[in-house]
Amino acid sequence: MEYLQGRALLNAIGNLELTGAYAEALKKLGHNVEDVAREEPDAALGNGGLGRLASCFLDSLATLNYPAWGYGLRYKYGLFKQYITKDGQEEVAENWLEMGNPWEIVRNDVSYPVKFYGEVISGPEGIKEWVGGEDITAVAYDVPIPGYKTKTTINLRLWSTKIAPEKFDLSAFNAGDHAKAYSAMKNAEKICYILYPGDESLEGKTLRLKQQYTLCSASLQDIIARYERRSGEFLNWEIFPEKVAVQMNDTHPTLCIPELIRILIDVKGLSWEQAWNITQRTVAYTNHTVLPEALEKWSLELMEKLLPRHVEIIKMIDEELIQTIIDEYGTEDLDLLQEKLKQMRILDNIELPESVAEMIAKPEKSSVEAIESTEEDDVSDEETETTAEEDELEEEEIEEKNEVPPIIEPDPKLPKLVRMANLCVAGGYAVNGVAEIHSEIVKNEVFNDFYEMWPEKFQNKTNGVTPRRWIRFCNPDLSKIITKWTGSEDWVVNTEKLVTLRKYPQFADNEDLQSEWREAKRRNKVKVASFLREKTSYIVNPDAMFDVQVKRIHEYKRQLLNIMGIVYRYKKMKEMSHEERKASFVPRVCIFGGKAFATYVQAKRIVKFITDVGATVNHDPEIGDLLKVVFVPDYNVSVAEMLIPGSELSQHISTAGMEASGTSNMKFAMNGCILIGTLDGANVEIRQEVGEDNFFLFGAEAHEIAGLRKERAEGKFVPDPRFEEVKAYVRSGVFGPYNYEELMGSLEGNEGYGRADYFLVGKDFPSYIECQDKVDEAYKDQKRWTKMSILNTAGSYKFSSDRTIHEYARDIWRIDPVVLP
Ligand code: B1N
Repeated sequence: MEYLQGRALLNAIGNLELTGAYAEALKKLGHNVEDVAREEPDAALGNGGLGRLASCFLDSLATLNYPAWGYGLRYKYGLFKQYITKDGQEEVAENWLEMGNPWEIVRNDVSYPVKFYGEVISGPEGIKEWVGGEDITAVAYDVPIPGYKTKTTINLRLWSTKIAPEKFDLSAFNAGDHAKAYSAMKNAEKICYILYPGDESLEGKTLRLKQQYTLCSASLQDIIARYERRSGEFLNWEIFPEKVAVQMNDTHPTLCIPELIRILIDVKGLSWEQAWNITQRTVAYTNHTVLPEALEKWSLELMEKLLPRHVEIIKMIDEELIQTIIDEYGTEDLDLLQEKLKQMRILDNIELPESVAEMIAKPEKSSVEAIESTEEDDVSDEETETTAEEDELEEEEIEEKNEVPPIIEPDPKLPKLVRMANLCVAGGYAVNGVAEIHSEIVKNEVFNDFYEMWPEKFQNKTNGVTPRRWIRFCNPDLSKIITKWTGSEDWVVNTEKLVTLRKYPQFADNEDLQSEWREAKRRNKVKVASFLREKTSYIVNPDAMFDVQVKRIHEYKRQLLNIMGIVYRYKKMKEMSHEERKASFVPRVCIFGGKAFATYVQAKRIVKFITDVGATVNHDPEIGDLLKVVFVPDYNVSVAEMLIPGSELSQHISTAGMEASGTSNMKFAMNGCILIGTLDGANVEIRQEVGEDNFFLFGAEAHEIAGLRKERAEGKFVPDPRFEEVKAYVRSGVFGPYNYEELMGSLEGNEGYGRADYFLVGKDFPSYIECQDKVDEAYKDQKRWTKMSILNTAGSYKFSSDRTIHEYARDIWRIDPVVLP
C-alpha cells in the first residue's frame, strides 16, 4: 500500500551511469543538474520506514536482476506537507501530480474491473456468483525502476481508479441530473485520491478497505492474467506457486488471500481444496510492528457489506484453522483448546461454527456414538463390550463434560472483528520479522501460539537500505573517499568491501583518511546549515556537533526523551558561569524532524514543545552557539538525503522492544554518524557490526519492560531527581505560555493522563543523560570521533537492502537472478 520513492532524476541517471553526460548536456542548455533535480516533487506515496523499505527493495531487485514487480496505488495526494507555525504542526494536502509526472506511463491497455458491495448468489453446481454492487475500473500506471549498472529495469505498477465505462449514468445526465451522473464517477475516482497518513495507527474506515481491496484485486488479476498468457496451452494451476510469490508488506494487502481464492474458485472453477492449497503456497507475510494499535482488525459487519464473498471465504479459512488447532491440541484439555482458539482464530468475538462447537462441547458423547456405530457395524462383541459399571462411569464423565459452557461465548457488547494478522499467518507459507530482536518477539510473544504450531513458517529478514541512494548519490564527497581508500567503486554493489576501511586497523587511524573524512563531513554540515537557515531562519555553527533525530513523531520513538534531555542540558548551562559552560559542554545543534498523524494529539504536543524549546534556547544570548534546537519542517526523503550526510550523532531511542527495526539508523551509520540508542530493532545488529565502542548504548532492555511497567503501575518507581527537576522547569513556564501540564503529566501517570509513562521516559532518563555526557567526551577528541565515524561506515556493510533481498529470494521466494544475455 505504500512506496516512499522520493525523487527519481538523480537516481535514474546515476543508476544508468549517465550523471556526467547528463550534467554536461544540461550545462550547455544553461542549467545545473542539482538545480534541475530540486524542481522535482518527492513521490511520497508512503508514511515512513515501511514505505521507504519497499522503495529500497525495488532498487535492489532491479540491481540484482531479480524478476520481480512492485504493486501499489497511485494516490493523487501523497503524504501531507507539514508546516510549522506558532501553534505547532499544520497539514496541507500534497498535490504532487499537479505539474505532471514524467516518470509514469499510463497503460490504458491494462485495466481490471473491481467490485464492491452487492451480494453472493449460488449458481448451479454450487458455483458462487458475486453480483450487483458498485463496479469500478483500476487502470495501470507503470513507473520504471532502473537497476544500478545493469540493463534490468523493473516495474512499479500503480493502480488508479475510475468509473467502469458502462457505469456512467448517461440517462441521468441527459435528464439534467448532473449531480447524480457525476457522483458515481467521483465515487470511483476518490478511492485513490489520498494516502492514509496514519503510521502505525488503526484506521477502520470504509475508504481504506476499498483501497486495500482495489490493490489486491487488480494486482492479482494482473498476476493471473500474466500467468495464463505465459502458460499458453500448458496452463496448470497446481504449479502456480512455483512461478508466483506474493509478498505482503504488512497486513495492508491481506485481502490478497481471499481474493486469490475467490478468483481460483469462482472464476477459474477450481475446488476449495485446490484454491486453499495453492494460496497457502503462494503468499507470504512480513510483519513490521508489534504495537497493538497498529495490528489491523476490520469490523466484520463493514466487511460483510463491502466484500460479501470474501467474508464467506474468510469464514472457511477460519474453519480450516480451527480444525488444524483441534488436530494439534485435541479436545482433552478444553481450557487449553479454548485459550488457543481465542488467541488464534481469524474471527474475533464470533461464535464457533456449529459442527465444531458441538464436537468440543460433547467430545465423550461422540466417542460413545462411535462405539455404538461400530457395534452396529457388526464388529466382534469382545472388543466393544463394556461392563455395566464402566458404562455408568462413562455416563458420569459425559455429564461432567456437558457442564462445560459452550466454548467462547461472543460478547454482544463487543464488535465482531476480522484479525488480519491471524489471516496472514494462517494463509501464508512464510512469516517474517524485520530485525533479529523483532523476529524473536514475533515468535515468542505476538504470534507465539502460531509459532508453536507452525515453527517452520517463521523467519527473520533484517531490513536494509539501498547504498545507491543512501551513500553513493546522497553523499558524493564521502563516496569518493570510500572509493579511493577501498580501491574501487565496487562497494556500491558489494558493501562487504566497506569492511576494507577497518581491515587494516591503521586505516581508521590514518591521518590522511581522517582529515579527508572530516572535511567531507564538514562540507555536508555546511549544506545542512544553509538549508536550516533557509527553512527556519535559525543560524547554526557548522563546527558544533550536529545531533539529529528525524522520524515519524510517535510516543514510542521518544522524541520526548530527547527534548527533555536537551532541557536538562539547557538548565545546567543556565546555572553556570560563561567559563564553566564553555568548559563543560560541547556546542551542539539539536535537529528534529518528522510528521505527526493529524489527529495524534500527544504527538502534536511534542512537536509544539520542541519548537517552543527552540524559540527560547536559540534566542538566549547567554547560550549562543553552545546549544541550538531546530525543528526541520516537512521532513521527507529529499530532506533525509541532505541531512543524513551532514549529521554526526543520530538518535534511535525507542522504548526497547517497540521499534521493529528502524532503517534510518542504517543510513546514518553508512554515512559515518554515530548512533545513540537503546537495544531495539536493528540497533542491536548495528552495534554488533560497528562494535560496542562505536555505539552509545543506554536504557532498559526489551525483556525488562513488562516488569518495569508493572512496577510503575504499582507506584514503586522512584524517579530520578534530575527528571523531576526538568519537569518542574518546563512547568515553570520558561518555554512560553503553552500549557505543558498534560505533556508533563503523561510522564507521571497522573489520573486522567492515562498510561503512567507507558514509554518509560522517566525510567531511561538518567542513563540517557549520562550517556550524552559520554558523547560529549568522545566528541572533544576529534581523532577518536572520526575513527568511530569511519568504523560506523565500515560496519554498515550488512545493512544493504541487496543482502536483505538476496535472503528473501533464497529463503522465501526461491528464485534466482535472471541471467542477462
Ligand atoms: O516499518 C519499518 C521498520 O523499520 C519500523 O521499525 C516500523 O515501525 C515500520 C501502518 C505502518 N511498522 N508498521 C508501519 C506503516 C503504515 C501504516 O498505515 C503501519 N510502519 C512500520 C520497516 O520495516
